[in-house]
Amino acid sequence: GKKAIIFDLDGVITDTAEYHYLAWKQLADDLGLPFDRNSNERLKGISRMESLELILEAGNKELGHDEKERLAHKKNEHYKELIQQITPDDLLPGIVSFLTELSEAGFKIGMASASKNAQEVVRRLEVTSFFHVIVDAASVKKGKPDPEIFLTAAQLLEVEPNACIGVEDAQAGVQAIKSANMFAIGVGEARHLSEADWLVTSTEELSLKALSEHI
Ligand code: B16
Ligand code: MG
Repeated sequence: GKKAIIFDLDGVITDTAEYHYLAWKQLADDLGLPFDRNSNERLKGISRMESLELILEAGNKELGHDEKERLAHKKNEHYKELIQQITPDDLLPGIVSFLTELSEAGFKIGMASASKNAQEVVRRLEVTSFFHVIVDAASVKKGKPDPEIFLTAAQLLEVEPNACIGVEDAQAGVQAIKSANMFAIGVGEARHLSEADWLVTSTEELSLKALSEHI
């Protein structure tokens, strides 16, 4: 049976996408580049530098390495300011009860997030104690859809990948889970997450009982 479950952060545990949006929007405005909530959708699950490159590309702007580093840093400083507002009220619906059920049932619980700010966000949400391990972009070489981040979490949890479940809202994330040979729960729409083994439209639908009917 399944022994471990590994959660994505943004879009699964909480919705940090809005804060990423506000921080990127200010940067894009400063640079005179087009950016809206629709463009922000493409940045979900994508690393900070890849996100910046997509924004520059959409505005036909080419910059050198150092300038890109400076802008990515600037965006992150603004993002760090914004996430100071995060409280446990920002947990997505049903998440605390699902984490509680999983931990009572003896599941090992991990996190695999592309965000280098994952630890800080989890701390502000006051759910750190649920997680046996938090793997973020800083400790892996390849981003999602590469399976590395999920495989690293499984290794640290000391559970074989085929006994692990991954939970993701991004297409690249579900691909990473499937390439890692894990059971994939997708949170979102079928048109993006068709590869998921179990698809829910909201985190509210997540429960141990519902899970047991799918695994
Ligand atoms: P940072 P996840 C991802 O988080 C976000 O979805 C993505 O929009 C963001 O660019 C990425 O983290 C990097 O975040 O700039 O804080 O390192 O969904 O993998 O939890
Ligand atoms: Mg996500």
